[in-house]
Amino acid sequence: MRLYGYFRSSAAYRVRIALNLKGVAVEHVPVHLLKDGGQQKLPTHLLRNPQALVPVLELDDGTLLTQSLAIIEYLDATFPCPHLIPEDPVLAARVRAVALAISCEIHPLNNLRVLNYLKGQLCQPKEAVDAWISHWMLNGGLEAVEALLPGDEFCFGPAPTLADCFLIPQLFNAKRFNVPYDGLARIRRVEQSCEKLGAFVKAHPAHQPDAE
Ligand SMILES: N[C@@H](CCC(=O)N[C@@H](CS)C(=O)NCC(=O)O)C(=O)O
Repeated sequence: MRLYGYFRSSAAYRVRIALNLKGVAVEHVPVHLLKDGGQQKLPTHLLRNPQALVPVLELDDGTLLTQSLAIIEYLDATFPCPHLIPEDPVLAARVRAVALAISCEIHPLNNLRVLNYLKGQLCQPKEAVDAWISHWMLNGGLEAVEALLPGDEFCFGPAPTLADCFLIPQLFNAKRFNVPYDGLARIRRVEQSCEKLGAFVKAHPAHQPDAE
């Protein structure tokens, strides 16, 4: 399998964590989001993903999967050990709710193309863009995620789930944009637990072959 991604892409980072937790090796193919006007917009990549986004997982038979949540659901069904989505339906719904809170409500508002539109077409100054990022990431985002967590070692229980695969990359984004989340004690505890696991360390943007 091949994973088309970018070292700093938090959506690709989610998939890397899931692959590492499951011990599944893939070929990593970088798609540089800034070079050549954004390689995600080149015709070769649009054939992989008409949304002009990474990640894309290419299966060995050439099948292309997009959307990190759908990709990780596929991986969980195909490589079930360890399960990232609990079998209990209520717990599974809670785990998915955290993943969706991050992927649907928080991350899209700090994505590259949205920030570029604010700066470019809408002519917003840096201070306004920074205020936008901080508001949607923290007050409109991570604070609510904190309230959704029960206060366990990982997001839900003693082992990582899909929710941890989504939370840790979003915290990487928070740090990148200087959004302070030190006051969110449950999130900090989960972060500290994940930092101790090789699967998370290996997936970090700084440890990718295309890291700059
Ligand atoms: N919901 C998508 C989001 C994918 C996404 O937004 N990827 C970003 C990188 S984290 C991207 O490719 N951005 C390119 C751009 O904004 O032009 C997923 O979970 O896969």
